[in-house]
Amino acid sequence: MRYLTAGESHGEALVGILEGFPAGVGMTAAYIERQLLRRRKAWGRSGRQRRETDTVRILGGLHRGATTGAPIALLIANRDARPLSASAVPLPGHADLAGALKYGFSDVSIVRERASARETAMRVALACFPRRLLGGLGITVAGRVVRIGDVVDERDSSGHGNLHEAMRRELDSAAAAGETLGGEFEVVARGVPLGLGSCVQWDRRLEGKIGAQFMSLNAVKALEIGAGFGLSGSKGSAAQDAICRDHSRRGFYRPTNRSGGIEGGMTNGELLVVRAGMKPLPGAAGNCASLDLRTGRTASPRRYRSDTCAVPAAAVIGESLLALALADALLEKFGSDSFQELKARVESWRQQCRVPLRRSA
Ligand code: EPS
Repeated sequence: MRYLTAGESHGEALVGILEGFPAGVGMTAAYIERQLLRRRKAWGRSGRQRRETDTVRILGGLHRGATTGAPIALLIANRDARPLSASAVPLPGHADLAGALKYGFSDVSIVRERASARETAMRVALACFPRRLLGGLGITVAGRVVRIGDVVDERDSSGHGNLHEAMRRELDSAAAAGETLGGEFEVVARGVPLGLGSCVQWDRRLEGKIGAQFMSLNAVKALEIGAGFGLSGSKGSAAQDAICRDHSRRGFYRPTNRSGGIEGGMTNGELLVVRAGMKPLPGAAGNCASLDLRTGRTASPRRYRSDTCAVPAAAVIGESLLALALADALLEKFGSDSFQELKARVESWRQQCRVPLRRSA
């Protein structure tokens, strides 16, 4: 399974294609729009989010409300479509400088328009198909905000709607001061079968595939799986998760989950726990020194971005990214053309994983 997106932030529309997705998964535009709304309405976003409606058109890959196995094509029109005024002053922290030099523009707005996190609306839309597929197999993904600036919330809650009151206050006071804030978000997948990914080749390891999704999200600078950086200071004797067996329903299980559900490049049947760190967005606090690309003289970049913080939105986007990575890994292992076939294979695999191996290889 693979996907592509296209379109600029203030261009006519975002478009997306999801390819290699099985037939027989039900979908409606209303379901996609509900997920888009969760991303758009997240705390800390700019006034742009009130101008957009994020209405989706499903242009291909669906017949009578279910996927057909053909590429899925989506379109989200931008309500705020308009030509942007040119600027030759790159904003530090953005794609502006490298993008302008790399692609040969003195107008950095051309670079910004595609580098914009507006693109994540399409990723969330496309990921609705994997979400539904995972849901049909009893797998859920839930994101939550763990930190906004200095405020940390370690409660085991899920869903960005439960944003801690202290976090809301932190966001509101940053907005009032014209500042931006970064933070951390966590996404947990439940019900993931053991054995997705592989240990046999570097590019088949699941951490790498999850990493590619999360590290390609705008402003993400750090990623942890399970206890992550916390493990780097532990003794080996305190860093592993014992292997146990429950003779009834559950089969093999781990009483702790420091590995975050992945060992040796593969899922181990425990909760999959991914945490990402996002830097403060550079645009609103645009008082960092820069240069005019045409004159080479010192210049101040124009205030450009208006989001105070995108971490609550990123918790929703993170769910989508994990859904994309997991659906891809499932389809790789079970190789299905139709959901019915996939489901039967996953169920039989789950049964198989509950009992000890009868014969050794
Ligand atoms: C973005 C800048 C802002 C954000 C935008 C991402 O847009 P504008 O330049 O119109 O103020 O609101 O995010 C979205 C539009 C969205 O839907 O997420 C950027 O530069 O990344």
